[in-house]
Amino acid sequence: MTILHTLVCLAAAVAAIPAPAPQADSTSTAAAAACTGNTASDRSVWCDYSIDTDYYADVPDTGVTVEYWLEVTNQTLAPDGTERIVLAVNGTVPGPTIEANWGDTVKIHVTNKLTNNGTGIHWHGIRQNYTNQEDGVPSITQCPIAPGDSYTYTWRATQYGSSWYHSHYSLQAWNGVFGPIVIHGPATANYDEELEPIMLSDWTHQTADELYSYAQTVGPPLLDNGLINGKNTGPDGGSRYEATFESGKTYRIRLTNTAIDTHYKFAIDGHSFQVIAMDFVPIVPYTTTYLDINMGQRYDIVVAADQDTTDYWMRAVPQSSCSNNNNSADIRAIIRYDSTSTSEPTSMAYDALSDNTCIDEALTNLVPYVSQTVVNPIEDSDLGVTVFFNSDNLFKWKIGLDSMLVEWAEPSLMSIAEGNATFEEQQCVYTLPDADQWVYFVIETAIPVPHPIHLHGHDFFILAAEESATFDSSVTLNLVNPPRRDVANLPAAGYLVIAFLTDNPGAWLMHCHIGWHTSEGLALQFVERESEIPALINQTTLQDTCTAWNDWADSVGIEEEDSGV
Ligand SMILES: *[C@@H]1O[C@H](CO)[C@@H](O)[C@H](O)[C@H]1NC(C)=O
Ligand SMILES: *[C@@H]1O[C@H](CO)[C@@H](O)[C@H](O)[C@H]1NC(C)=O
Ligand SMILES: *[C@@H]1O[C@H](CO)[C@@H](O)[C@H](O)[C@H]1NC(C)=O
Ligand SMILES: *[C@@H]1O[C@H](CO)[C@@H](O)[C@H](O)[C@H]1NC(C)=O
Ligand SMILES: *[C@@H]1O[C@H](CO)[C@@H](O)[C@H](O)[C@H]1NC(C)=O
Ligand SMILES: *[C@@H]1O[C@H](CO)[C@@H](O)[C@H](O)[C@H]1NC(C)=O
Ligand SMILES: *[C@@H]1O[C@H](CO)[C@@H](O)[C@H](O)[C@H]1NC(C)=O
Ligand SMILES: [Cu+2]
Repeated sequence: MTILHTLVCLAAAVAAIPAPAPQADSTSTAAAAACTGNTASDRSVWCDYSIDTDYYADVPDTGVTVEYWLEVTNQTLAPDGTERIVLAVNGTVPGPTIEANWGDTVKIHVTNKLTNNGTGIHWHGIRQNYTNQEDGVPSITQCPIAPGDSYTYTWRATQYGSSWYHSHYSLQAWNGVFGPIVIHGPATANYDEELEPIMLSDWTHQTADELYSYAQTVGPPLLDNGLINGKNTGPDGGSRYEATFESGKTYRIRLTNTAIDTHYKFAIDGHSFQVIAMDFVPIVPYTTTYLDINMGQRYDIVVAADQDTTDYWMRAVPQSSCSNNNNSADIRAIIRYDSTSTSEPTSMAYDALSDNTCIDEALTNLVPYVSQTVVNPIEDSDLGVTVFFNSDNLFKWKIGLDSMLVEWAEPSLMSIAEGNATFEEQQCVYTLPDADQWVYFVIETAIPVPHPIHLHGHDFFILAAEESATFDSSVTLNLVNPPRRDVANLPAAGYLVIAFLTDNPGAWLMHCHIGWHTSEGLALQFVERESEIPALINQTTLQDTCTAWNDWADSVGIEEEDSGV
């Protein structure tokens, strides 16, 4: 089905369903765009739909297309007080929020305003149901967007909740090319208002490109700082992000870990909160005082402003067993009950924030609200994760077949569209020819380094996970409503068993979300239902983007120095 056809179908369906108001020019994050019935006292309803709707099968036909224009830019900024070259979206870190309602079609025009890099924007966690070409991964779904060129991404918001977009070109995301995605929909707990999405980043005073040779030869570099919504203090000044609570109200906060190599524990001193969603999956709420958030993961929380009306630290604490930061104790923002206060908070951190463990939230707490069962899954390949030095003495990571090496100018979709795809081992292709089959993969590592594993195009179901353990046939697979999401931790020296349903034709990347590791090859691609893919591809777009890219790349003689994703 083509995109054009989808739009026509949506337009035809408008009359049947009460549509939320169009919000094409909206950049506000106020939760004003509610659907009929969705109020502070009942967030479970959403027009004719609700939190009970099985969103894998049923999505509102809003008939609305929200449209955004984004530019990838290059400028000098000082997010933590220290000036450096920053690559950004529309000049800010984070970039503008992409906001839509559940069921809307989202159309985003991206222009590459850089002079010396290609780009490609990935809409992290977005299902891309039958729209693999909109996934924004150079070497897999498109050629990079050349400097001066533009690319229009169109996809449908079949899920709702919180996420982010980021560049998938080289290490560009970690020079600042990212921003929030908010898809309004129902929720599993009530709240009065929501704050701006909170992006937890790590940060360096050199560019990620400058640090890459150290990462490849010595290992993960010491990072200088961290940012909360693009701000923090540092050796040269800077300022902190601040938000205000009104006493007695409840607030929804959308959290994303956008770091290159930092596992965070997050908390607001003195407060506890309910966790209501993981990635794009609403969960049965549970209460905690802090949470573990791994790179690429999102959590939605609801916090009650029920403490003494003073000032509190919001903290993101790097966990030293897998993260290395020179400002670990001071990655902080401020929550004030009185917006006119300028005092430094004197609140104390929860002790657990310095446990220094790199783990996921307890899987027993992560119970999807809409229950799904994995039926008769077939075991596919074992995916071993290892690291080695290549012939140039550079670190390379691999998962399964090989350390990934794919070419910007030869995206998988190009050879698949031409109908004669033969893949090299280094493209790390796992084919999944059968439709609507549950498959599972055992991801294992003997190395005591945890990895946040991210899959494109699907939520995966976590059938088992264990630190410092070897998978064998005695391990019980949890098939009945296991946690499902798009990023999960492969525990140190342990295993992670994931399943998904082959219901989405395309070439889907699966990779570690530690930026260095992605660049060092810890990635593979699932080519799912290959025979159905050519009919879904717009070859004109594919070719035009590649022609512009090849012209530019040839003219400047650019070299690919990493995995290509
Ligand atoms: C995904 O796309 C397929 C093919 O167009 C369609 O049959 C299915 O209903 C879609 N699923 C969702 C959740 O929109
Ligand atoms: C991004 O910047 C461009 C160019 O200034 C502008 O046209 C566009 O509206 C901006 N997008 C957003 C979402 O602010
Ligand atoms: C950004 O600008 C700086 C300074 O002009 C330049 O050296 C660098 O190559 C530019 N980066 C990109 C990606 O365009
Ligand atoms: C991107 O631009 C930066 C300069 O901003 C440069 O260091 C880097 O090599 C470029 N990378 C690629 C892959 O084009
Ligand atoms: C760590 O931060 C301190 C304080 O800003 C600074 O003096 C020191 O040089 C930094 N260390 C490294 C290795 O960057
Ligand atoms: C596929 O075949 C076409 C036509 O023969 C050829 O131009 C193209 O290079 C081939 N592509 C691949 C990936 O082999
Ligand atoms: C393919 O995309 C181009 C824009 O790049 C558009 O003009 C054209 O209509 C699309 N073709 C089809 C068949 O959808
Ligand atoms: Cu990794």
